[in-house]
Amino acid sequence: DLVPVKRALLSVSDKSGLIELGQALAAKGVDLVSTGGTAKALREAGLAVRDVAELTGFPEMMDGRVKTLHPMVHGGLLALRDDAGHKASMDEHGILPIDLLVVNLYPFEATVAKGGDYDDCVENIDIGGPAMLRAAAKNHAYVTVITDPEDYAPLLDQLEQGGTTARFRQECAANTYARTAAYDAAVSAWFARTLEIAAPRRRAFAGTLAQTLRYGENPHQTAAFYTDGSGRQGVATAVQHQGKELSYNNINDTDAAFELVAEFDPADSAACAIIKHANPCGVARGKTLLEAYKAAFDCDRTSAFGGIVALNKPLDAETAQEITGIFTEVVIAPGASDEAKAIFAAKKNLRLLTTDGLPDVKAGGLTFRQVAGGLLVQDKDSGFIGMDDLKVVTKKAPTPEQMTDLLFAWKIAKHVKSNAIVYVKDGATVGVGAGQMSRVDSALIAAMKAERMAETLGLSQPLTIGSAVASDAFFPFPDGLMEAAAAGATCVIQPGGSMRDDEVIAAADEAGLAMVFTGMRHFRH
Ligand code: 93A
Repeated sequence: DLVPVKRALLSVSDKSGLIELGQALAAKGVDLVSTGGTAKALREAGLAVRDVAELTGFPEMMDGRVKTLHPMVHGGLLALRDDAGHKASMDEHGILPIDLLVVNLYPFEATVAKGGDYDDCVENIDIGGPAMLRAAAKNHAYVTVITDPEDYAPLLDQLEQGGTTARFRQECAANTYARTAAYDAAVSAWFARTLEIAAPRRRAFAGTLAQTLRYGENPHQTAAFYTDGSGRQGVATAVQHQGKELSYNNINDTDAAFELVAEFDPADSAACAIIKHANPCGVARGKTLLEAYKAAFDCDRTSAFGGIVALNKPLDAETAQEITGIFTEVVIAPGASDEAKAIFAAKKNLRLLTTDGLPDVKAGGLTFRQVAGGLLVQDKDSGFIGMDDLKVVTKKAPTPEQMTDLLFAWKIAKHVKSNAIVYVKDGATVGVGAGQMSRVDSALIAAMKAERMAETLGLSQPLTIGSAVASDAFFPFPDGLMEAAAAGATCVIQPGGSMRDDEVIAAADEAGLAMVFTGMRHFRH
C-alpha cells in the first residue's frame, strides 16, 4: 500500500528544517512547487522549484491573501486518482496531482502571544494554508500531509522505503485536523478575549500539543500537556533551567502555586506559596523572599516536604540556599539570579522554572472541567475584594492590622479547595483546612495542624491564637465559626448570605469576634 511521492507542494511560515527537507526530496527526484517565500528560500539553497503561480496561472495577489486558493492546487490535492471522472477533469484542465503537502501556518498564536495589535492578529489568520491542509488530509488515501517540522524526519524515513504507508497517511491526516482545529480554536479564543465574550457564548476549544508526559496523575494513565495559544504567563510559558522533566502532577501543582502567589503584588511585598496536591500548605509575605519563604514553610513543615514553591519576585541566592534545606520538587519565579541558579545546580532533582512575569490574576479567561460527555466552562475566578467592599457585621470592627490579615487570608482562601478555612497571623498562614465535605472539619483540621506545628516549633501555644480566619463560603450554621473561635481566631472574613446569618453574627458577637462580609464567595472544587 505504499504511495510514492512525485510532486510536493511546500508552503511554510516556519522555515526550520525546510532546506534539508527540500534537498532530501529533490534527491529523490520529487518535483517541488512552492509559494513565494518558501520558493525563495529553496532557490537560495540552490534547489529547483516551481512557483505556485506558474501552476495556477495567477500571480500571488492581495498581499499574499490569495496565493494557493485555486482549482489547480485544490484539484491536485483532492482528486481521487483512481476515479475516471476525476481523472477526466484533471486531463481536461491540466491539473497535476500533488502527492505531498507540507504546510505550516501563519504564526497566529505567536503573534497573539507577543502582543500583536488587532490588525496584526487578523492578518496572521491563515486561510489558504488550512484550506490546503484540510483538502490533503481528506484525500489521505493518496496524499501525505505534513504540518510540523518535527514530522519531516519520519516522512523521509517513509520515503526511504519508496512511499508512505496508509497508516502513516492516516496519522498525518489526524495530526492535520488536530492542528487546524487548534488553530481555529486559538482564533476563536482570541476573539472571545479581545471582545470580552463571556463563557456561555459560542466558541471552540482545542489546544496544541506542547509536550508528552511520562504518565498522568497515576503511572497507568498516559498524558500530555497542551497549550491554548493565549500566551498567558505561567507554567505553560515558563523556561525550565534544570531537573528532570515535569510530571502531570508537577504542572498542575506549579500552576496552582504560581496563580496563588501572583495575587500578591511584588510592589507591596515579597510573597511565597508552597503547594502540595494543588492546595497551599503555607503562604506568607515578607520584607524579603527569604523571610516569606521561611514563614510559609513554618505553617506546615511536614506537608512542605516535596512541595512546589512559587515566588512573586526573582529568586535570590539567600532564598535559594534556604529552599535547598529540604526536598522540593519545583520552584517557579519571575526570574532568578545567576547566583541562585548556581546554588540550585547542585540539586539535580530540583526543577527551577522562570517566567518573564507573573500571571495576570485580574485578566479574564476560562476554566474547564471535563464531565462524562461534556465540558463545563466558566469564567476564571478573577473576583477581587478590596477594603471598601467589606461590610463589618459585628459589634467589634477589625483593627487595621486585623484587616490586613483578613484580606490576605481571603486571597489565599480563593486558592484552597472547598471547603476552605485559612488562619493567618502577621502576614503568614498558620493553618489551612482544605477540601473537606464539612466546613467544621476544615476549621478543625487547620487548627489541629497549627497545634502540631506549635509543638514542632517549640511554641507554648498554637499560632491560631489571635489569628484572622477566612472562610471561602458562608457559615451555614454557627458551628464552623465556633470551631475557629475555639482555635483562637479573633476576626473573621466570609461572604455572608446564609439564611442563618443572624445566628452566626450573634455567635460572633458573643465570642467577641470582629467579622466582615465580602458579599463574594470563592468556591473552588
Ligand atoms: O494568505 S493566505 O491565507 N492565502 C493563501 O492563499 C495561502 N496559501 C498558503 N496564506 C496562504 N498560505 C500560507 O503562506 C501558508 O500556510 C504558509 O504559512 C505561508 C507560506 O508563505 P511563503 O511561502 O510566501 O512564506
